Amino acid sequence: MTTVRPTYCRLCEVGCGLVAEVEGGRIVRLRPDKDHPVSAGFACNKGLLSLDVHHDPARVSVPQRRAADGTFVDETWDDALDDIAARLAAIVDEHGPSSVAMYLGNPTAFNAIAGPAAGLFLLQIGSDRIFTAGSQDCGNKFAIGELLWGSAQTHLVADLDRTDHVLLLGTNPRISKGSFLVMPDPVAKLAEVEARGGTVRFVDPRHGEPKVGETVQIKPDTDVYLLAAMLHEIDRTVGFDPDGAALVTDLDQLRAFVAQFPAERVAPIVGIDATRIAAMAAEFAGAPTASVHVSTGVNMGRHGALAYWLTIMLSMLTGNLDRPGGNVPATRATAPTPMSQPAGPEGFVDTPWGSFRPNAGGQPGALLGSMIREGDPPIRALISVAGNPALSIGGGDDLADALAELDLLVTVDFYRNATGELADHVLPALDWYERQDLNTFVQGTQVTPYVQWTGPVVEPAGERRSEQWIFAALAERLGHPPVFGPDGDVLSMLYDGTLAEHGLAMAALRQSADGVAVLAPTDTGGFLERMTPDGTLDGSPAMLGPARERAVALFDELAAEPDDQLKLITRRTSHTINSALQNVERLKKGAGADNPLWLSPTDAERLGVVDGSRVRVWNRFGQVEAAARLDDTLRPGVVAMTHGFGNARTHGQPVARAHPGVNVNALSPVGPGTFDPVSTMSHLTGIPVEVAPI
Ligand SMILES: Nc1nc2c(c(=O)[nH]1)N[C@H]1C(S)=C(S)[C@@H](COP(=O)(O)OP(=O)(O)OC[C@H]3O[C@@H](n4cnc5c(=O)[nH]c(N)nc54)[C@H](O)[C@@H]3O)O[C@H]1N2
Ligand SMILES: Nc1nc2c(c(=O)[nH]1)N[C@H]1C(S)=C(S)[C@@H](COP(=O)(O)OP(=O)(O)OC[C@H]3O[C@@H](n4cnc5c(=O)[nH]c(N)nc54)[C@H](O)[C@@H]3O)O[C@H]1N2
Ligand code: SF4
Ligand SMILES: [Mo]
Repeated sequence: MTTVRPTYCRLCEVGCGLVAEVEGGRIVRLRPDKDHPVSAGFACNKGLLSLDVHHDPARVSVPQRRAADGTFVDETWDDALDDIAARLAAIVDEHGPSSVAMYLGNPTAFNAIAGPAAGLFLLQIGSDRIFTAGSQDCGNKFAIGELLWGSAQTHLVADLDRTDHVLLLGTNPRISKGSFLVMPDPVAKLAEVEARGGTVRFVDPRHGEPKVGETVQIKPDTDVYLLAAMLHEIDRTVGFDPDGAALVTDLDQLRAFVAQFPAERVAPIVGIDATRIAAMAAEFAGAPTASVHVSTGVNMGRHGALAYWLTIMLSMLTGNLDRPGGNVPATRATAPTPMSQPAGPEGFVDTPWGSFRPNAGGQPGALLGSMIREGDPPIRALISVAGNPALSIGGGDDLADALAELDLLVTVDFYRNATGELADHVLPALDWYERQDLNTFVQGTQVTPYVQWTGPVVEPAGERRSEQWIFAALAERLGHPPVFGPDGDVLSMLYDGTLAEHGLAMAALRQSADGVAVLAPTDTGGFLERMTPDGTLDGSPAMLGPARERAVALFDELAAEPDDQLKLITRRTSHTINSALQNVERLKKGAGADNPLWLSPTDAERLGVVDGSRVRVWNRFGQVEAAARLDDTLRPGVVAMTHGFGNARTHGQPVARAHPGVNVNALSPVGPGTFDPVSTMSHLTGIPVEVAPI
């Protein structure tokens, strides 16, 4: 007999509704949920292939420890937890609590209990050395959310259902389905804007993939100058919206800052004609309503925080903030995380690697290796939950060596991934269909807001355990009081309070047929009064001082670069979600088998590289070798690779190991001075590289 269970995909922020068909306790099929009130039958190839991960025989189902000869052997939970607890206690005794660090990977955003359970455990130990994928992906947004609205999770989203013009910088929604602007089938949603007579403008060094809108091809890592120039152009020509301008204190300082970057001056740096920049400014200011969205292509540059903040100023000073068709608050069913650190100069910490401001994303990933090797105290133990820092953070083999040198490395994962391969213990986690969940991370960023709970669809395989159980068991062994306990109702404890404001409760969601509750939209107007002490925004926040200085300094550095300097960017593909699907055989066919270096035909000709030939790519941080692929959607001067590969030594993932690709993060800047001090964001796009045929 087949039972049918509603659930949802947890591979990306969309969270598409899925239906699992279960026979004899085994999922036999996943299909898009046509009855889902929001995703309405939308799902992508990867979501449906998550079933292959669920059934993958290479998954870890019992704890594993590294044996003396470097191979991994199965162990009991008691042996694993006893050894980890004893070693943690010894490390804390010798080096203090801060010598224990935690890394929370991207999938903790789609696992409502793992992050709180792991984070609380670290607090119980007394360490603040938390790292997350945030410093590799959206730490800039966390920082600005805290600066402006008091929470890393508060953002105003482009009102796509009503806007006349949307400016999208650094996002490829056709492939990635977006981030911090959540909707199923974003291409269809953007096509609706055009169908209504609106305009959709992408800013991206690549063009073509969206199949909707028009792309202005920018030089990577320069968006901050484009945005400054647009603001200056608006100020100089049509003028700022008087109502918006009246609510910006220190407006003259903002004016003076952007005036340093007039269109003519920035044109050669951003690679866009001054007349085109002026036209983009006029288009945004002149549209009846206009909205703006920035994503990882901008976040991962060196000015992600300042650029994101400038888009909020652009919205404010054109009268588009918090009004229909502009950037608007989206209803959320769970409370946003509280401020992690003061938003003034006092929020910065002085370290041997310079001053920076940690945020909800924690410590800068770009300093992980430095903190292991030369921290005071040094990091001696790292617990990585749902992450793969060996591949997702810069450093390449050097970071892998530093991880391997730790006194204790533990991974909690579905697989023994590239990081697990370096670990002392690998602990098996429950997957999406073996656990309950709530779509907490995307609250406040959905175009159509809703909250969804899913129960476990099947019993866990083997001895897989929830992160809640694992950290409760470790805490108990270390003598810490139970907070969540091994099976306390964390979701009710954390979220019932805010759910009640919407007339909802965990118990009711759990009893409903599909676990979904669509939320009433938030009215526009009044956001500034609600969210700021006096209803105004500061045109020159002290927290962004170091970012403004950096923008000025790096402009001169860019101006001094040789004309033919190649810049590396990331290219996500429909075969990957970071490193998480590398062991799925069906995604390794054809183009998904490895990660080539894509380059424009112009650059290929100049370098003497032909399609399919091998090339060496290097810079002062490292080097990789890859196959060259010609790509005429790239702006000349820009080369691209996909991250998440580099599995030549990942014995725990045999499919990945057969199609290893290379770790592009060998080329990513790491160490002091390489990351954004106001937001901890690593520099992962627009990286100078050299390329030569082999
Ligand atoms: N050069 C470059 N580097 C990048 C990027 C880039 O564009 N370019 N992108 C960055 C971005 S946006 C991100 S988000 C990071 C991602 O980097 P990370 O978050 O460090 O790693 P992932 O590759 O997402 O690996 C996630 C791991 O979690 C496991 N997993 C999945 N779900 C769960 C779960 O519920 N519980 C547990 N315990 N394990 C689980 C998977 O099996 C997988 O091994 O990479 C960043 N790195
Ligand atoms: N298939 C697939 N889907 C994914 C993921 C995946 O790995 N694969 N990862 C998921 C994760 S963790 C995240 S965070 C989201 C990310 O989702 P998005 O933020 O939409 O990321 P991308 O699709 O990589 O789009 C980034 C775009 O920025 C462009 N770009 C690069 N550098 C610059 C620059 O300096 N300026 C500008 N303006 N553009 C630039 C790139 O060419 C690219 O088109 O995707 C999620 N969805
Ligand atoms: S779009 Fe994202 S959430 Fe939807 S099925 Fe694909 S990977 Fe899953
Ligand atoms: Mo991400």
